[in-house]
Amino acid sequence: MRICRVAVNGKVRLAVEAGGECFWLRHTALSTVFDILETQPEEGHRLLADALNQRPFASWDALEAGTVLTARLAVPLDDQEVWASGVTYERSMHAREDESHGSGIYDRVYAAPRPELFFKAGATRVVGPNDVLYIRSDATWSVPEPELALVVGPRGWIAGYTIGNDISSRDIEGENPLYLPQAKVHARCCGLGPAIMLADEAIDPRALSIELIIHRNGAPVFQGNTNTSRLHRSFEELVRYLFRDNLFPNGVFLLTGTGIVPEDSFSLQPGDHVAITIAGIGTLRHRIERGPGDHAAI
Ligand code: DO4
Ligand code: MG
Repeated sequence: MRICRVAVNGKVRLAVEAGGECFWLRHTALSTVFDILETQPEEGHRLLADALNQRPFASWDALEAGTVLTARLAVPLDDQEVWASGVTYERSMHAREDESHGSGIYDRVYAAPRPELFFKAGATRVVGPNDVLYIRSDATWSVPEPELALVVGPRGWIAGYTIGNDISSRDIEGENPLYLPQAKVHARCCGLGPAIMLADEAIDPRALSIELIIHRNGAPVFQGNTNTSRLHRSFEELVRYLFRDNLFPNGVFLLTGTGIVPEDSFSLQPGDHVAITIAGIGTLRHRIERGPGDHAAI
């Protein structure tokens, strides 16, 4: 069962997917996935069960592909922050060591007890399925980072899983690690969705295949895959560090790092189509455009 947020005529409602069909959740005071699963789980589960007794409003495949005329998938977060983990896969550690000309900092963080965690985006920079993500206008080497995202409740409990795209500028990050926030955080820098797979599903989140396909002018230009079994840290340790001296009263989304890095000659270009598939969760699709550049009126 997957929970998603769906926009109809500019209004966003919660819906649930089961057996390939999508059902509306009744209007109630429970408005987030955390309300349903954590704050009031009994009422939440009743709501989910009720929804499945109604008529479906769309098939999941059509909604996910963005071909339902009257309804489209929205970002699965409300006002939660998105944080991200770094260098959690060996592939990411090697790629970063190369781009930073053997700085040694990525080797060290990979092996250190404390993980790399960074703030990625607030809700205004996060983009839902079938929408546009930006690469920076002042970057020359940009990549998507396909990542499993943990949906973490206010008390640190993992409520579910979704897909994140941690768009990154490798030239800016590689020039100086202190530029990391600029390499990572800008308008439309983070994709999230298409739905939240509930954590109580009979799927092992440490054995999920992740696939990235990038199309340019209708033809694939990159294809890669990995598996969450290659993650070098446990979800619990990532969440424990994130919640140390930190409060998330409305919950938080935590990206778990990338294990797929295209070869060094590859950079995203405007017009590219990026699709990330994680088994059991779905496919998150975006079109890439270049950011509009300077917004400052000075
Ligand atoms: O250290 C830089 C960022 C790493 C990252 O985003 C990742 O490994 O996914
Ligand atoms: Mg990343």
